[in-house]
Formats: sequence, C-alpha cells, structure tokens
Amino acid sequence: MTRGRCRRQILPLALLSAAAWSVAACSSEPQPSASSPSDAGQERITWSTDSAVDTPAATRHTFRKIRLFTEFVCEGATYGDFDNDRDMDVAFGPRWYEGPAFTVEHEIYAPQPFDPKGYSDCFFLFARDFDHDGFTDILRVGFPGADASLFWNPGRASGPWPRHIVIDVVDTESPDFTDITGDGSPELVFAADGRLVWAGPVGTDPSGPWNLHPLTPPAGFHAFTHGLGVGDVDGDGLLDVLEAKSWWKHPPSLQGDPVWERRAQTFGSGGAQMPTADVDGDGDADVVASLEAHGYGLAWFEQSPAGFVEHVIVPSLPDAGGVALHEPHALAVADLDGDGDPDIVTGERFWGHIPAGMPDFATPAHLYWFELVRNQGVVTFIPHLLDDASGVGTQVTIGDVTGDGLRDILIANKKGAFLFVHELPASDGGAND
Ligand SMILES: [Ca+2]
Ligand SMILES: [Ca+2]
Ligand SMILES: [Ca+2]
Ligand SMILES: [Ca+2]
Repeated sequence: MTRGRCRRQILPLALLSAAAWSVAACSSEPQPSASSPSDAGQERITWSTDSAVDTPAATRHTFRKIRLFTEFVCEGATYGDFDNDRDMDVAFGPRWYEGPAFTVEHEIYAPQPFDPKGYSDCFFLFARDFDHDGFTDILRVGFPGADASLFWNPGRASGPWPRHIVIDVVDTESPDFTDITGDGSPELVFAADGRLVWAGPVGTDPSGPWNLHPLTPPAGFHAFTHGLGVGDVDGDGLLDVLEAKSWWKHPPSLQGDPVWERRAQTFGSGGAQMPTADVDGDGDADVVASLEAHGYGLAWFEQSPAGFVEHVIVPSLPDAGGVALHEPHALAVADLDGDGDPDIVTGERFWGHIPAGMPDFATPAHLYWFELVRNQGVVTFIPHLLDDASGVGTQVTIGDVTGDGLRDILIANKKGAFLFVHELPASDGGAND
C-alpha cells in the first residue's frame, strides 16, 4: 500500500461552532460514536504519493477537508440551493448544511445511525428542484433493491421534508440520474426484474409513482449488480447505457420502449459508476471504470474501431506496487485542474464488505484524484492522494459548491461526511490565499 506524505496546517476555528473538530488525516482515527453527531472540522492538506511524481497541478490544487459529521448514517451526498439564497448548500443523507460556511445544519429526515458493520438506507442522493419553486428537492436511493424516494423541500416552512416513494425497487449498485431521454429532465437509470430500465416523473406530479421503461431484455441484472454508466458511446448525441459486460445503444426513438441494441464489451468485472470521456483526446468517447467494486483496480478503456482497449491505471492486484485501491466502489470524472481534459476521483470504500477476523476502524481509507496528462500521444493518469481518512462510499459527487469556479468533492461513508473544498493560491488566480 502506498504511503503518503502530508503537510498539515490547522486552520482557525473562527467559522466553526462549538462542535469539536478532529481530523486524523495522516494516521488513524477513532471509532466513530453514534452519539456525537457533529464532530466536525477542517484542515488544509497537501499530499503527494511515493509512487507518483509531483506535478505543477498537484502542487497548486489543494483540497481543504471539512468533516461534517462522524457517524455512519449514509453514503449519498449531493449539493444544491436548498434555502433559495442563490449559493450552494451541501447534503449528506439526512442532513443539509448552509453554504458557504457549512456550519448551520438542517434535517431532511430523522438521522438514524447505522452500525458500520452493516449498511445504511441512503446509498445515493440526487438534487433537483422537481416542482420549480426555487427550493431544491432531493431524490434518495436506498439500499440496493430498496426504494427511491423524493423528499420535498418545504421551503420557508420548518420540519422534516415530506417523503414520497416514487420507485419501490431500485436494483444495481450504481444507478445514475441523468437525462437519458433528452427531454431536458433527468431520469433514474437502474435495473428491475432482471432488466435495465429508466424511470422518471409522470405528468405534472413528480411525487407520484414513476413508470419503469425497460431498455434491455431480462438479462440477470439484480440488486447487487456492480457497474453501470450512462454516456454517449458512439457519438450520435443519444445517451447509451454501459454495464460490465456490454454497452446498450440508444435507439433513434424510445416510443414503445424498444429493446436497445447490445454491443458486447467487457469493462472490468463489475465496478462502480462508468463515465464516458474522451481520455485520449482523439474525439471519441472512452470509458473509465473501477475493475471490481469489492476488489482492486481502475482502468480506462480506449475506444477503437475494433472495440475497446483496456489501459490499467491501478492494477487489480493488491501488491503490484505503487498505488493500491481496495474496494473502489465509487468514482467520478471531471476536469479538476481546469486544463480541459478529464481527471478521475476515486478511492477506497472502507468496509464495503465487512472483513473477517479483526476489522480495525483505524485502517486508512484513501481518496485520490488522478490527473490526466497527455504527452506525445501517451496518456498517463498520475495519482495524487487527497486524504487517507475518508475514501469513498458508493457515490462521489463533484461540483463547484463554493462558487469560485473550482470543482469541489463531496463524499459520505462509514467514516462520516466530507466536503473537500478545492483551492488555488491567490497568486494563481484562486479565491484563497
Ligand atoms: Ca443556499
Ligand atoms: Ca422544490
Ligand atoms: Ca477517445
Ligand atoms: Ca484535467
């Protein structure tokens, strides 16, 4: 396992409430306590890894870690303008926090602490103002095989957000919420009854039951199927669906729910999210995938006329040398360093499966960003360790939460809830000094 070197600079606590703050970024951390809901804090961390050459981008781009809480209540995280004051707020399972300070906490639904040796009822959060009243609402996807529920933002009213179950059973472990139909509104893409399906609001009432539209025949997809993505693989402007054994081509019309054409292709053995991006810069869509959600490894798959060619970024063997990624159960692709090409954020899902023997909650959980560098036609992803006391859960959300033009990172998992605020030196055009 790669060891990171880190420098820590503790920030003033002026903006923090009386909540204790403890971030064990460089070594171990204590067992979380379900009775201390707001053990929050922040610090500035600059990392490099022994296995990677420091790059100018990694030196300039730092991520200030804010730990919103420590107990295990969810693995879903998102952001949106929940109080309609035009700045972005963040949500982790049952709680949301007011931007830009993220110190004022609100409840979406009653938080239920879960045993870290089990699982929570919140695997994904997706933010959208479903009724266009200015107050962003939330779609929560629960444990695989459980429901998807819409939580209505009550706006100026106080109290829990009214919940409506819109889909009874959401199978697969990486559903996506994106505009697969091209009608301007996102739909949930997942599996039901062995098929891949999409579903979205019906008519004018988003809180009513959502109709399921199959896109594949019955093909054995189930609650715990790993690996799912949505992207325009063939560049025809229509979003296709990817899974570990194939991709499914979006037909010209979805009228009547036709079966999508299957193109056989192996993308690992079942990982997490499977975003498409033009990794090599040749104009076509390539695919990024973790190789096994409960194993090891990360790869990108280069599109070619003969199919996809696998390029390993992190090997699927734990002891191959260099960076090791155990249980990379969530990932996301975004241009973090602003150079116009896609970078990857992923890490280790601590206790994704509960280890036998003597599990130790002090075990590190690494979080990396992989910087894409192209040099004379050669693609390299350079790993930069962001943190070793968080990792990923089942969802990595990337977006400009603080409104400074830099993409931030949100993660929730068994070690708590984390916002990594992306910063640049003021001398480099950043908003922070
Ligand atoms: Ca706001
Ligand atoms: Ca709303
Ligand atoms: Ca390409
Ligand atoms: Ca980039």
